[in-house]
Amino acid sequence: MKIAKISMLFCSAVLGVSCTTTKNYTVNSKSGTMTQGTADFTQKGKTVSLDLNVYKLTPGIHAVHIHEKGDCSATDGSSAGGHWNPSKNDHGKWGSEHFHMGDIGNLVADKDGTARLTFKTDKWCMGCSDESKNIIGKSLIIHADRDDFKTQPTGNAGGRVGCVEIK
Ligand SMILES: [Cu+2]
Ligand SMILES: [Zn+2]
Repeated sequence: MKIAKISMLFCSAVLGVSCTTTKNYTVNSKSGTMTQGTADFTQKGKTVSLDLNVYKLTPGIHAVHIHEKGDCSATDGSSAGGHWNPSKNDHGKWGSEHFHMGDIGNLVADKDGTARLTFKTDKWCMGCSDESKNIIGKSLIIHADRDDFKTQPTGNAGGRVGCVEIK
C-alpha cells in the first residue's frame, strides 16, 4: 500500500505522467486445439486495457473471460476455476445490470481463425491491493463457443481452447 502510493506520487509528481504497467503473455492451447496468440495488458493511470490477438481458432464466435485461478495446467483448462466474480454477481454481459468482473464477452474469429479483441476498463487494476479489482493471479480463458450472456454461471460457452496465466 505504502509502496504503491509512493510510486504513484513518483510517477505523477516527478515524471509528470501517470504510471504505466505493461505485461505481455502468450496464449496456451487447451483441450487438444492449436490455439495460439498473445494477450497484452496495460495499466495507465486507473485504466487497464487488454489487446488480445488469437490465431488458429475455429471460425466464429468465442467467449473470453477472466477466471478466478491463475492456473492453466490442466489439459482442458479446468484448473483455472470458474469466472472471476469478486462481487458475487450473476453472469452476464459486461456493462449490463448483472455481470461478473471477468465477463469480457465474445471475440469473433474470421475464416482463417484469426481474432482480435480490445477491451478497456477502470474496474480492474494490475497488482493493486484491492482484490476486487486485481487481475494479477487470475487467468484469461478463450472458449470453444459463444457466451450467451444468460446461462448461469458460465454463459454456456463450452470447452476451454486457450488459457493465459496473468502473473
Ligand atoms: Cu470462461
Ligand atoms: Zn461470468
